[in-house]
Amino acid sequence: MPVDRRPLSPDEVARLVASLDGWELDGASLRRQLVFDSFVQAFGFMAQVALIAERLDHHPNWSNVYNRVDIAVTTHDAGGLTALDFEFVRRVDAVLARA
Ligand code: H2B
Repeated sequence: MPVDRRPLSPDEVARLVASLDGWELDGASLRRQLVFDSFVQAFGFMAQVALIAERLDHHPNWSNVYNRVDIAVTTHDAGGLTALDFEFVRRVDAVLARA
């Protein structure tokens, strides 16, 4: 089922962000900074998220330094946060819950 790419209102964003754990609102992005035990674990996480990104056709802005991954997501096409960003975050959190 395609996820909605319409921009959410500030109220909707605030309500949805409040329901998340570990993610912060950074301008028009949802952002999370992660520290893993090793580079291999960080890269394994990124490999799993890459598959999610391809499946959703929704791609993070991210960086990796050794065991750290800084991940942010926004809907470039909509110029802000959409339901798709929150679906992406939900799936990333599911990867972390399995780790
Ligand atoms: N990823 C993100 N984060 N935002 C987008 O607006 C976006 C994307 N658009 N991945 C997609 C690709 C779009 O450019 C393609 C053509 O579907």
